[in-house]
This record gives sequence, structure tokens and C-alpha cells, in this order.
Amino acid sequence: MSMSAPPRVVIECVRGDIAVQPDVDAVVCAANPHLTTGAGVAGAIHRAAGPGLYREAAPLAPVRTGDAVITGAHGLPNRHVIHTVGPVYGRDEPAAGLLASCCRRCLELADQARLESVAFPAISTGVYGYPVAEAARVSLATVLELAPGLHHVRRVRFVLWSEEDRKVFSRALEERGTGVGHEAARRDPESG
Ligand code: AR6
Repeated sequence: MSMSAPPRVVIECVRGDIAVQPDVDAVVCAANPHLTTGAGVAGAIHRAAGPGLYREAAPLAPVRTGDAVITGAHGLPNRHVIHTVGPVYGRDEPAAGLLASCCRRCLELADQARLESVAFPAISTGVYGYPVAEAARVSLATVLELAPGLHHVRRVRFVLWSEEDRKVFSRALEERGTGVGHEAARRDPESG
């Protein structure tokens, strides 16, 4: 790629556990408005972080759907946790607009905190019922749209719990193509 090209944001889609991403500055928690622990991502993050995470987060609640807040990472191997509240599919409308807003707010907070890297789970696709393929398209489109305007964030990783979901995200990323201020990279942690 040309030397004069703007700094690139690398987007990765990997299979894994969002609570075990030691090489990123922040991990995103798929939270509920009260920022309490729960199933899935929030359960894994709060378990690994320990009770200090909820103690720090609680005064920041309630968080509106589509919004996000940032805290320390406590027992997690990262610097920060960004807690975002995705839409409950079929209830919170417009679903795509709210999911895009989650991704945008997380990137804004990461960039404001001068973070270089952030890992997202597939927000809303578990307990909140958002179809994975649609969520992948919305989330990736939002990251790609915002990437050229980011000052600090250079790496965005989507961490998918199942291989099937990783493929869905990877395919959605491929469909968007590359070369507009971002670069797509895929890595399977289990293949080294
Ligand atoms: N790492 C990465 N992805 C995971 C993990 C993990 N450890 N565990 C599950 N997933 P969810 P939501 C996937 O339910 O839909 C909570 O109870 C999972 O397979 O965590 O936004 C909160 O407290 C799915 O694809 O988040 C809220 O009440 C995706 O992560 C509510 O659930 C998101 O699933 C939020 O629901």
C-alpha cells in the first residue's frame, strides 16, 4: 500500500474468549443497563475481573441502550473495560441504529482514552437475540466507517465464541473488501 495512505486500522476476527485477550488495551462487555454481571460475555468478564469491576461500574449505571461507559479492567489482563448496552432484538428499535451506536460509542471512548487496540464480542447476539449475520454486517460497517477518523485506535478485534460465528464475521468483513483506510487481517488463535 502507498506510503502516503492514512494510518490503517487492522480488523481481526478470531474465535476465543473475550476475557482472555491479554494483547489488547480494552475489552468490550456486552452489558445490561445496570452493568451487573450476567451470562455470556458479562459473566466471563466479571468473573475474570473480580468484584472491583462492578464496584467501579455501578455508579455509572444506568447506561442507555446504544451507549457505553469505560472503567478499569481490575483482574483482567487489559487496561480498560468498555461496557456497552446492545439492543434487545425485537424490542429496542431501531435495532441496527442502536447496535451501530454501541460500536461507535466504544470506539469513541477507546480513542479518547488513547488506546491502541480494542476487542469486541458479538454484541447483542446472545441473550439479546440479535441474528449474528445481521449483527456482523452492522458492527463491521460501523467500525469501517469510523476507522479513518480514529486517532489512536489501530487494531479492532472481534472475538467470536464459536467457529461458526467467526466465519460469519470473517465473511462479512471480506464482503466489505479492503483498502479504504483499513486493512483486514484474520487470525485463528488455535492455529498459532
Ligand atoms: N467471549 C466471547 N464471546 C462470548 C463469550 C465469551 N466469553 N461468552 C459468550 N459469548 P451475550 P448480549 C458470545 O449474551 O446478547 C448478559 O447476561 C455469545 O455466544 O454475552 O449482548 C448481560 O448481563 C454471543 O454470540 O450478550 C446482559 O443482560 C455474544 O457473545 C445480556 O446478557 C453475546 O452474547 C447481554 O446480551
